Formats: sequence, structure tokens, C-alpha cells
Amino acid sequence: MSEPQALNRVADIVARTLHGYHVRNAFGVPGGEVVTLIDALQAAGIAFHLARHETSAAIMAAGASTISGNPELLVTTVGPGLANAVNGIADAAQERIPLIVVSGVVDRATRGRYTHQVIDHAQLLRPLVKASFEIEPESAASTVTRALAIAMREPMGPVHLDLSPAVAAASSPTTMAPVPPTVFTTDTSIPDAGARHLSERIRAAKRPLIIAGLEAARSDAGPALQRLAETIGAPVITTYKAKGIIPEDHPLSLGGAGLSPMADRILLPLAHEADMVLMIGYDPIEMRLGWLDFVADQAKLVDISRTAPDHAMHHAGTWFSAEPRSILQALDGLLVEQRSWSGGEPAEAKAKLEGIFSSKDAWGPHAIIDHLNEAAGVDGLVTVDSGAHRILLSQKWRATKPSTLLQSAGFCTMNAALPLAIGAKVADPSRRVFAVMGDGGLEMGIGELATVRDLGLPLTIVLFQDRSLALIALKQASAGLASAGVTLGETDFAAIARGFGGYGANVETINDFRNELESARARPGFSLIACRFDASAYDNAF
Ligand SMILES: Cc1ncc(C[n+]2csc(CCOP(=O)(O)OP(=O)(O)O)c2C)c(N)n1
Repeated sequence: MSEPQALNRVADIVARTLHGYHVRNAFGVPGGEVVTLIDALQAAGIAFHLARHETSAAIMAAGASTISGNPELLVTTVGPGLANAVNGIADAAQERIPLIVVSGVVDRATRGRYTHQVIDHAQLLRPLVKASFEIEPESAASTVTRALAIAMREPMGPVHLDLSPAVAAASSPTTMAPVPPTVFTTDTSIPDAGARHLSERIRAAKRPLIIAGLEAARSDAGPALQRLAETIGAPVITTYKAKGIIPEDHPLSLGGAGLSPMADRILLPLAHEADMVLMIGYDPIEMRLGWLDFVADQAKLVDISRTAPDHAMHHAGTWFSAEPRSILQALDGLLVEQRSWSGGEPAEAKAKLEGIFSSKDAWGPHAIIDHLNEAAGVDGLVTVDSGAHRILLSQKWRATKPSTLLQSAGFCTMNAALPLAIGAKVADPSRRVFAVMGDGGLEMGIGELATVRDLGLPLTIVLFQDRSLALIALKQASAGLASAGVTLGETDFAAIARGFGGYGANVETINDFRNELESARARPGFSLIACRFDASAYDNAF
């Protein structure tokens, strides 16, 4: 039990402020420099979850934040602890995650002379975080609220705080722990001159096309976007992260685009034919180079986003600086049904896309994805790792709701799916969560199976075991190079899962997969289903 006065340490003020701003989960690996902070977090009602690697911990926080809608916390120790988190913090930067990183730092009294584990944290993270501050006793709460505000400001991203052990344990000179202000949003969905101008341009379009991205999905713009698409007959392409913003079985949905050259060969010509492209909350960070100047005529390109487009992947002639949902709502009353695409090109594109990503093989990645899609249902939450399996899955997957397929789509780091799944399940234990991974990705972060076990999470891990870093093997082949450094030996993942205290099965038929998926549903611990197939199944698959 903590002494009553111990609850007024600087660390307690930090923790209570974070809690007041709805932070409920901290992920990390402790070190001597953060023990007081961890104690204070627990006392304030923020659960500290032990991960096995700091980068995984950062991505767990990303998964939790995506589901909770609130900032979440990464806690690392000094030096090596923070350095180990670099990949995960970079991921938060590119995936727009409001991650608060708190690292221990050597006490000020010895900082100028002591060198053990000492590196310059702020300098290390400089290109990755939106800001970096050191927490001081007099201003601890204000520094934390400022960090939260910066992390949550669009585009959201990570903010770093250093907290030394002496400051963390010091008695706080103040008890103030601010709570967020009550926010009243003025109604920007009332049509104004901008919305009228946009509606006139839309009315004049004969072949409008919509590309929706993360900001639209996060701003809950789906229903208004679907109404716009239906009213003006515009097909909708999304980035992988915005999949499901309108149900992907809708006749106007052309699914996700991003990393598949085969999909691009159908979607890019359609974009060329469009006479107006409405890019709604779209950030091309998720797209391949094929989308560079995908439409050269600036006049056709219209950006609608709260965040100023800060890339040069293409150049829109017009930017409507607004929250996507409100401008779409404003358009509602200004547009009447119009007939577009008299040649039926969108329906033709949809049929072609369905054709190229289907496969009649009874076993292999196509069949596994189809079956998992069905089994996950409307509310299942699926995370997917980087690699060939992700590109095929993202193209084939039919999402009917936004934020039901989580992935690192801007940064595309391997070993994201398991930590994302852990964070998502911690944030919402009521959801069934599946992590889809390649064998390379799982082997990179296999230690997190221990985290899954220790947190008692009944995740289902669907492993695409092709004994290959298949995506890189495909790149070598398409460059005419010999295969090198991409072959993986055969791990017995069923045995590995059992060793980590879970259930494991190696499967090679769709029936076995179906049965394993079904029996995983009721199991209290985690299940790992290793689906074994040959990497040649990805040849010409996307
Ligand atoms: C941390 C990191 N290292 C390397 C890469 C490059 N990379 C992208 S996909 C991939 C192969 C992944 O192999 P696996 O997990 O087995 O999936 P598969 O491609 O076989 O489906 C590699 C090495 C990356 N994206 N991230």
C-alpha cells in the first residue's frame, strides 16, 4: 500500500492528468528509471501492460488508441529502452497515432557527468515526434496537457516526455491535475459559400470519382460519404486504412487501393477517365509510386481534409479545408440525383477487380482469406502484418465497417499485427480479434506470444506459413534477380504456441482451417493456426 503522501508525487500528478484525459492503458518494458511512474500510473487507474519489446509496446498502444479513440501511453526506460522503441514511434508518426511516450532519464544532478546508458532522447526522436519536453515539478500537469493537445491535434502523432526518477518521486509543489475542457463544436455542416461552390462543381461533373482516406474514416464520415456517392453516382476507392468506410459489397465500392499493381492497372485508368476526383480525408502516404501524379490535370483534383496536404504525390487544384464529415453533410441538401459514368465503367472495374483476386484453389492464401472474412463477420476485428499476405488480404477483404481491419499501412513495418491485436483486445475485450501474419513477421516478434499469454487474451493468430519472406522474393523475381536471403526454415508453430502456453495447430486443408477457427472461438487462451502453403501461391496474385 502506498503512503497517502506518496500520492502527491510529481509522477502522481502526471498519471492523474493522463487519466483525466482518458488515457487508460500504458504499455512498455520497465527499467529502474520508471518504477515510480509505473506505480503512479497504477494508482491513478492506468493499467501498465508488460510487453516483451518496446517497439511492440508502442504498436500495442497504437492498437488500443485506434479502438478507444483516446491517446494511449508507451513507457520506456532510459537509453536502450527508448532506442528499442524507435520503430514503433516512427510507426505512430506515419499512422497518425496520438501516442504519448514517457521515458526515464538520468537525474539532472548527475546528467552532466554520468555516461552509463546516456543518449540524447530528444535528439534521437527529433524526426519522429511532434514535440519533446522534460517534465519539471512546477509544471508537470501543464506539460502533460500540452503534450496531449499536441498529440491529438490533426494530423495526430507521437509526443515524447522525459521524466527523471528524482522528479518522478519528488513531492509535487501543486496538486493540480487538469481535466479536458468541455468542447462545443460549432456546426460547420450548414452550407456556406464553400459548400455551394463545391456542389456546383460536383453538379457539373459527368464522371466523378471519390478517394477516401484515414481522416474520413476517423471522422465518421461514412454515412454522409455513402449518400454523396449514391446521389452523384461516384465510385469510391479507399486507402487500406479507410476500408469499410462504405460497405465494400456496395455496388459503388471499388475496395481498397495502395500496394497492388494489379489493382492499380484497373483503378488508375478509371481515375484518368474521371473528370473530377474528390479526395476525402485522403493521405497518399499509404500508396505506392504508381499514384504519383495519378491525375496530372490539377483542375480535376479536389482535396477535402482538415489536415493541410503536406506531400507532393500529386497536386490538387482545390483544397476545401474542412472536417470531411461536416462538408459532406453540408453537401447533402445541395445536391440532387445525377447520372454519371454513362459508359458503366465503375461496374466494369468492380467486376474486373473481383475476377483478378479470386482463385478457385481449394487451399492457399485466397481460400484462407475468403473463409476468414466470412468467419470474422461484421464485428470481428482483424489486424494484418506487412508482406505478400497483407497485400492480397487488403485487396480481397470485404470490410463492412471502418476500423475493422487494422494495419501499419503508411510505415508498413513488419511485426505490427500481433501488437496491434494485443492493444485492440486490451481496449475492447468484448471484440473477437484475429491477427494475420507471415512467418517472417511472427518470428521477428515471437516474444509477444508471452505477452498474449500473460494478459490472458483469447486472440486467434492466423499464420500464413509459406517459409519465405514472400514479398521480397517476389520483388527479387520481378527484378530478374536470383532469390537470396528470403528463405525461412520450417518452424513448428503449433509446438511454439504450446510452449508459450497457448493452443497451436498446423493446418493444410480448408476443412481443418475452418474447424480450428471455430474451436478457437470458445477457447479461453490464445490460439495459433499455422496455415502451411507454398509461397508460389502468391505468383501473379496481386
Ligand atoms: C521491420 C521491417 N523489416 C523489413 C521490412 C521489409 N519487408 C516487407 S514485407 C517483408 C517480408 C515479410 O515476410 P513474412 O512476414 O513471412 O510475410 P510474407 O511476405 O511471406 O507474406 C519484408 C522483409 C519491413 N517492412 N519491416
